[in-house]
Amino acid sequence: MIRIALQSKGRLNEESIGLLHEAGIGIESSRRKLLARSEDFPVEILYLRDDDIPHAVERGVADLGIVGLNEYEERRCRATIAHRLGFGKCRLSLAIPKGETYGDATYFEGKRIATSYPVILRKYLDDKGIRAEIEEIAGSVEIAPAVGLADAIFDIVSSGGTLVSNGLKEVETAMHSEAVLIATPGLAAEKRALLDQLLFRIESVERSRGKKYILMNIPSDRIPEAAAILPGVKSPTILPLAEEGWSSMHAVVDERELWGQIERLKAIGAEDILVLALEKMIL
Ligand code: PRT
Ligand code: ZN
Repeated sequence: MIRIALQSKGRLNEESIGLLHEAGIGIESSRRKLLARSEDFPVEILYLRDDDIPHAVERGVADLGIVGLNEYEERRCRATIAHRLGFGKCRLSLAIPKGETYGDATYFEGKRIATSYPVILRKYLDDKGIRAEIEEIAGSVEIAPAVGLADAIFDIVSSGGTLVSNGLKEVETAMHSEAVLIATPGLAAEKRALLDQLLFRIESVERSRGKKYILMNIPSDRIPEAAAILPGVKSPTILPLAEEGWSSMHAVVDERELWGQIERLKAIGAEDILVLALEKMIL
């Protein structure tokens, strides 16, 4: 049995549960419970606030956790990063009132900066040799300059809309963040094996993203040209059709290249082209 800490509500909750679901790990849906079980995999889900996940995993209260890299860094977490998950993407940036003239980061010398991420900000400023005052506040950081609490802010930015609507402009980015799967250091062998199984499933899910399965009928004498258009995972699969001189060809393709490839295949005589969703790619 392995225990995974997930955010109980908030931005990472749905995608964390969705990823486990795609990896074949369904979870009972009642969110009111602190602890939930899966029917399909020896896993227990512990729902926590994201702030508490790094320490819970570091101390082994949970064996694994899904949390933003920003929280992991801010808590100086000693759990290990097992995998970067690619969702919950955002950045931690410095922003100032939009009317201010900005040259470079020396602008912040002697300034007061409001943030909920004092550790990451302090490291950023120290690396640049800038002395500034850090005003730690728990929330609504973006209103700090307008109410005279600070000259600038250091906060999470995703679309940038929140900054704009508060009359601020982003001037420096200190780090890029995404959700990460973290693990207690030195997991016991049985738990390590379950983590490896989980990672294998997650990687299969990730590999199939943006991919489609395409099949078509093609005149057999055009197969070399068609194979050059559709390289496939190893090479395309070719099956003879009952009708003399025709074959069926199957391959996995990248969704972004799909339409261009279809046009080139039609130009060499491909017919009855089917494009199917691809669920998992196990290599
Ligand atoms: O209740 P709990 O403590 O668990 O949750 P929380 O409120 O502390 O965190 P939550 O759910 O807001 O965010 C969880 C994680 O999502 C963060 O730690 C980040 O890793 C990630 N993430 C991704 C974001 C954003 N994108 C994001 N845009 N976290 C916060 N925001 C905020 C941002 O600060 C801004 O105020 O959303 C607002 C809108 O952003 P714009 O730039 O799109 O306008
Ligand atoms: Zn939080």
